[in-house]
Amino acid sequence: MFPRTIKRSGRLMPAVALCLLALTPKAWSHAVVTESSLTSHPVKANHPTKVVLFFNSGVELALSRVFLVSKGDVFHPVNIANGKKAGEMLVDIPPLEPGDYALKYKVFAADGHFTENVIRFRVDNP
Ligand SMILES: [Cu+2]
Repeated sequence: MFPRTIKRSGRLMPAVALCLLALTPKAWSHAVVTESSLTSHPVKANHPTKVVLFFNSGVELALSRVFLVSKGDVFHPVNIANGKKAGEMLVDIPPLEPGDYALKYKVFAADGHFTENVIRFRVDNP
């Protein structure tokens, strides 16, 4: 069973092996959000907010995009900037009405991999 699995995913193995090598301490790996300020500081209604996303690796801003997704799957590009430390990204959220939103990001990590994901959040009534 083991050799069969290896054979079937043969084309994927080099990429997987490279990524595993990249997971050694202090090495860059593809960027995953490990934490965000949305947990500790929810977005307040009708206030511009800087949300901080904490990635597990350095992120190349020029090749990364973040969109605010609002009701009806409408995508709004938002400004991003580097935070204080490597892997910290500041995201400018415009004043929002109460409701359900998401941040959709596609980021380019220092190891040359793109990662896409969605972080949902809620804006409550003030
Ligand atoms: Cu990677």
